[in-house]
Amino acid sequence: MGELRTAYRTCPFCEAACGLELTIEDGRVVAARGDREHVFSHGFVCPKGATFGQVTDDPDRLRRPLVRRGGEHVEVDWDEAFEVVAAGLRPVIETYGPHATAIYLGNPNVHTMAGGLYLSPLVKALGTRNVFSASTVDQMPKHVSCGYMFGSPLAIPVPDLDRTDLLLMLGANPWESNGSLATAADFPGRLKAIQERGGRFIVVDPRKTRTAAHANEHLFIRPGTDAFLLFGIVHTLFADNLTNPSPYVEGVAAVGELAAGFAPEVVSQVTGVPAERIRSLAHELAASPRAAVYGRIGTCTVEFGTLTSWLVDVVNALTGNLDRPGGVMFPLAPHVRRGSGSGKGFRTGRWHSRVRGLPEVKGELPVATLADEIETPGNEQVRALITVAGNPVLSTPNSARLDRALAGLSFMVSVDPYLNETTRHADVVLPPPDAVRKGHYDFSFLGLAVRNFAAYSPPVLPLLPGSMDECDILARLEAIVSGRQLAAGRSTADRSTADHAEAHQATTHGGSGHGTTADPEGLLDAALRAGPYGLTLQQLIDNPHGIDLGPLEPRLPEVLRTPSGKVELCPAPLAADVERLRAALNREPDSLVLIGRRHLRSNNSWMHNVPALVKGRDRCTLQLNPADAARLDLVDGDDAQVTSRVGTISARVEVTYAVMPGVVSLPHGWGHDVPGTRQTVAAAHPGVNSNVLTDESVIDPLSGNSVLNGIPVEIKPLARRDEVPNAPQGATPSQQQTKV
Ligand SMILES: Nc1nc2c(c(=O)[nH]1)N[C@H]1C(S)=C(S)[C@@H](COP(=O)(O)OP(=O)(O)OC[C@H]3O[C@@H](n4cnc5c(=O)[nH]c(N)nc54)[C@H](O)[C@@H]3O)O[C@H]1N2
Ligand SMILES: Nc1nc2c(c(=O)[nH]1)N[C@H]1C(S)=C(S)[C@@H](COP(=O)(O)OP(=O)(O)OC[C@H]3O[C@@H](n4cnc5c(=O)[nH]c(N)nc54)[C@H](O)[C@@H]3O)O[C@H]1N2
Ligand code: SF4
Ligand SMILES: [Mo]
Repeated sequence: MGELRTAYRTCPFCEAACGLELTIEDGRVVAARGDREHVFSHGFVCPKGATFGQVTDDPDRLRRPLVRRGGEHVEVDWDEAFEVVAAGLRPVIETYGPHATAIYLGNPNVHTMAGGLYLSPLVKALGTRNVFSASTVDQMPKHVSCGYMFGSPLAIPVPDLDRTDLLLMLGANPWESNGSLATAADFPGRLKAIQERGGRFIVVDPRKTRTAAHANEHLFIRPGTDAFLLFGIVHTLFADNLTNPSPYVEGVAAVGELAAGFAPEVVSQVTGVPAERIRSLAHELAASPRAAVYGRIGTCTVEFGTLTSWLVDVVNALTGNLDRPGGVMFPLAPHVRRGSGSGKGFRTGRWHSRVRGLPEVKGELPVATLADEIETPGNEQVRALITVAGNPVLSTPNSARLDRALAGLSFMVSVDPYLNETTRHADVVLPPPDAVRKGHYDFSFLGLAVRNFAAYSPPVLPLLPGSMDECDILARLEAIVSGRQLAAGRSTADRSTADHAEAHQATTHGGSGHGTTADPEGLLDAALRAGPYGLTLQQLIDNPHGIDLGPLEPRLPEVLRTPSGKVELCPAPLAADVERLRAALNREPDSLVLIGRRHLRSNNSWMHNVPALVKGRDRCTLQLNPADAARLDLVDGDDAQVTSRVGTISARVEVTYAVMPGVVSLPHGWGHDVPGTRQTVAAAHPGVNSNVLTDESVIDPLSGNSVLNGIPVEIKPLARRDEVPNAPQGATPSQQQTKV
């Protein structure tokens, strides 16, 4: 038995940024629990955080680089791997230019320091217009609406959960997701606290989720129609003289004019929400001194994503709740400098995609067009792809097409710890170390936290021999695409941990000649010192449970980057898009539409290889309302075939009143039964890939975001349980397989 030691670090799996208390024995994490002394999470932990040790110790995790030889991925050393990368990438760049390359950046990049600091230099060095990320299957509409309203796509107000008395939540299910674009460890606890202090929260969702079940009220809404509902509220605020915007807001009257056609009686038809309730909601939001509207995935990944995201904040601004305690407020992260209150503003379309002519947004193109760029011949056809921490084969629309497209690339390199549905196409896979061997600072989420705080976690364990720090991996890739001589990238394998931070500060990342001359901790320290609280990295190291920086404070007008120095309530591009919304008012609704869902023990596509997180009942079911089930002659446990414009899958039916009639739900991130991967646990619990059904041709035009909710589908019965040959009574073979 080795000696036990305790270490503290931030959980890197989701946006809640909980503090973990780890027990270390013999160089392994043997237990993970909530850090009770953590200033932000106060001991909260979810089942994913509790499996931290299993995630880091996963035997399927890659620990050495892989190179594909004769259809097989074989282990090689780092120098050889980078030689193969150079031999694959350089000729493409030299022959066809930078636009023949593309890069896809996945979600975990916002949870690593390497992602926060070393991707921009890599993307810049690559010099391609073909930059893609998970943002365009997620929150891009919010960046765009905030970009136009506040002048910066990063100025995103969050609901002041700890002080609000009335929270209207649309398309978010924090009981499962733990929250997003609102970093709030123990989000459920904070919601319950609203009720305990006499307040309310109301959930708008086509599905009665766990969050909806705990809410004071749940309103079903037809998928994709929240913009109508919110416009109905805005209409009422004007019609009944309830507007109360702050002096920093301009464009109020213009919004009133736009809302004219969206009276509650009109939008009620489309949304399914009673007109009277829409009207009374407007009155309640206006009357409450501390009310907030908050929208997430269900308001972004829809055809009017940017309009919906905008209208959320229009209601907040009109009711006087923007930048007010208990309303929505702008967090102030420790590494971000205060602004001057005005700026150049925000625009999109600085370049366009080659095939579909889609505008650039925030330096990237919609991932919905990645397959077009790979498949469509031409001089600047994408021939080489870099992926970092992404699994687009499961996470992006019409993924079967993307899967085929990736197979046709002349070169692909992935920075990823797993050989999975995406990286199996890579010629080279470069695995980063697991989280316990990395320093951690939340560059993204400290700027989205519902209370200001700071936390840094040094690496808990040293790098394993023969592994390479993720910052170094990205720095070496950057050197290769820049065409610089391959420096013998600092091998980080021999670094000791205790003084890792200091060692880091003393070294130059990736060796001399690399674009980035500072190490991550050095860069962080400099940013903290220049930040609004004048902190140092050492102070963060000395406070392993975090440093509380107090409740959110009003930041208008300092946070603004608009040329006017005002909140632009009615930006022209958004006003113009209202025409598209108006046109949809009279559209015949689809009879059956698909939406997604999340489960507490999943994390997009990549944590299904942890036994504790996949045990139990099959969760990848097609939820169907009893009325639809009867109409389609389906009963619980049947297999059904689901077909959309782009694809067909079959899934196990779960009949439930949780989804409203006309709506079916399937989670995303499943479909692990493809050859050539190395995730044994996931492969034994494969589920089906819902993104085989989502349509890459339909996007929210202002943000380029994919439409992943509200997909028209047709469903027909495949096999009844008792018709499956040799099926044991009461269970189908696949149900048995996943039972414990
Ligand atoms: N239908 C539907 N589709 C969706 C969604 C939906 O609601 N419905 N949600 C969308 C959303 S919100 C998102 S964010 C995307 C996610 O889309 P992606 O980011 O493409 O997918 P993930 O499943 O998060 O895959 C993360 C990858 O990163 C790897 N990884 C994990 N940790 C690290 C690390 O420390 N370093 C590196 N380099 N790699 C690491 C994993 O092995 C995995 O390959 O999916 C989107 N897709
Ligand atoms: N356990 C777990 N936690 C996660 C993740 C995970 O995969 N698993 N992923 C993380 C990531 S990357 C993100 S971005 C966040 C997302 O965080 P959330 O946005 O809270 O995620 P979801 O649970 O997908 O909740 C979206 C809700 O929108 C509803 N919905 C769908 N369409 C519509 C619509 O048109 N209108 C309305 N009003 N509602 C609609 C769905 O029924 C669903 O309940 O979660 C993060 N946390
Ligand atoms: S809620 Fe998120 S941050 Fe907290 S323990 Fe769970 S996965 Fe980790
Ligand atoms: Mo996400």
